[in-house]
Amino acid sequence: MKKKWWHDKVAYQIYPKSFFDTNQDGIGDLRGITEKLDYLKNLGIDIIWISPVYQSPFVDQGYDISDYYAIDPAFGTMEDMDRLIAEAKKRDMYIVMDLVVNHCSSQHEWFRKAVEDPHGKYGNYFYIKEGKDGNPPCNWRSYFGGSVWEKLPGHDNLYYLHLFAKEQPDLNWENPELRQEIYKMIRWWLEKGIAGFRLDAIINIKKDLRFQSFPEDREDGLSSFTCELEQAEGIHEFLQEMKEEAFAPYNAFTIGELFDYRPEELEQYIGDDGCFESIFDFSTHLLGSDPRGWYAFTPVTPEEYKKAVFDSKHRTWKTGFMANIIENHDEPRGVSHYIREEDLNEISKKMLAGITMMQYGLPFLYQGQEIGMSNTVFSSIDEVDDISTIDEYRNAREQGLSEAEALKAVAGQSRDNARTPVQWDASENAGFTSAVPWRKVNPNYKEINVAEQEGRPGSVLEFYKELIRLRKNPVYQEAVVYGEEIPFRESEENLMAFYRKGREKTLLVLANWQRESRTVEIPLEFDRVLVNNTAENTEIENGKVFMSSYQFLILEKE
Ligand code: TEU
Ligand code: CA
Repeated sequence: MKKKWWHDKVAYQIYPKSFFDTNQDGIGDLRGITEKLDYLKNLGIDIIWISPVYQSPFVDQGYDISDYYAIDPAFGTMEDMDRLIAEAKKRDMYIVMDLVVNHCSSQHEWFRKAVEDPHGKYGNYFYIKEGKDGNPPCNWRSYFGGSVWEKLPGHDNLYYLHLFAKEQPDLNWENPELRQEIYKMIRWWLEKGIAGFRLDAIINIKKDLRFQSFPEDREDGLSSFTCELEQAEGIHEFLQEMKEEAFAPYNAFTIGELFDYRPEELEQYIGDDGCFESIFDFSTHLLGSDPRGWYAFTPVTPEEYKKAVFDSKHRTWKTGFMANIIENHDEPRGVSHYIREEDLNEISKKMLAGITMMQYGLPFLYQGQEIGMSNTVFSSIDEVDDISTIDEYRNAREQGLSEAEALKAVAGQSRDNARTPVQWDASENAGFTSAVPWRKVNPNYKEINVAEQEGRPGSVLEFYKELIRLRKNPVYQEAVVYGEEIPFRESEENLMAFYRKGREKTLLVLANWQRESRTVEIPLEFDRVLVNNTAENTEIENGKVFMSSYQFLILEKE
């Protein structure tokens, strides 16, 4: 495996609407990001991925783009963007933009022209098909519910494809002209000096053009199109072409968002000649999900988590670096998702921090994770903005759940948990804005906020800093970045432990993922505590270490 400049770095995702508001309109903005660059630098962040800031009607919060060359006024101006890029450069930080090219917005000029003239040039930028006997071309269900086909306005028997919302028409990647438009846009942004892109829903760009129906799998008479994803062949031709024409000339950093990749194709994605630099590791995010919908989710156990991580690291070892996350803007807060509510405190949050930061791969934090932000509370479905949660709520109601049951069932999965404003301090609206914030602040902001944690020994924030410093410390770096991840006492329940075996140093990482304390037997030579998430003075005697509730330790040889 070739070494890359970004392997020893730490990355951070910003969801700009909820990050920091500087003009007091209740919406986070680009200037807000620039103002907080020093905060991020001080935390130890090198690479910043910003969720979409392009012009958008915000049906799916910016993942529906109506102009790829414009900044939405809600976030500021192109000058603000240029300034952010320049200020980041000054601090040796890298800006990564979101590339949303599986679909655009139905307000995009291309789509408007396609509606006007479906048989003309722009009609071929989308998938426009004739219906069958008054029905859509096939029975696939969109990610956000309902058919993937919508009638093309003003045309009786013509439908267009949208795998996500109907306001997000899919772009026809089979059309070379469309592909060239996209590459041109990518080069335009790279020319501005950004470091690269995170590629949204990229697995979806290749379709099985037969558009076959599958057996229905829910009462809506539709079928999940995951079967289609399994059948679609030839994505790598598109991705390699995009790499050659757009990314490679700029040596761009690229990170793919793909859930359904085939393990045997890993090399083609992130190997030395792969089409991307990295992809996100979603192995633990897929746990507990149920084809019936969010309401049927089962909580993830430490044993499942451990197995998923070890399998994934074993699979990727020597091929490439995946990006390790516990949460993002599409997921609930990691601490709420992976730790039982009654056990949630600073110690257990720091344990999860330790586990994720010590994994083989690129650590990728999501805004607010560094202070242990947790899921919010919804008193009714009317408080929910996220299109996906609203659809899952409807699905749960259709399955017979009461309003209260349905809300409870989907609240824990809701994408809005991650989209509440960042909690900067204990002042009104958590210091995010002095106006009415576009999303309600999590009511726990008075206890959980940056100002309270900054400089306080034992805080979640200071623990993240400590772990990041360890990754950057020349003495430990090789082991933390490139050391092989070898499971330790894997069969011991609720113990997540592994070595990071570097060329010279080997570290032993231990996490007691349970409320009960325990004694762990360890090899005699690991007798020095390097990192400890508690204030306890942990002693190691005769190859035995006593671990308290949710304790996390990194040990080394004296
Ligand atoms: O997500 C892609 C994706 O697969 C999601 O549908 C995910 O399964 C879903 O969010 C779970 O509720 C990307 C973006 O990250 C997401 O925010 C967008 O909504 C989506 O693409 C469409 O652009
Ligand atoms: Ca603003």
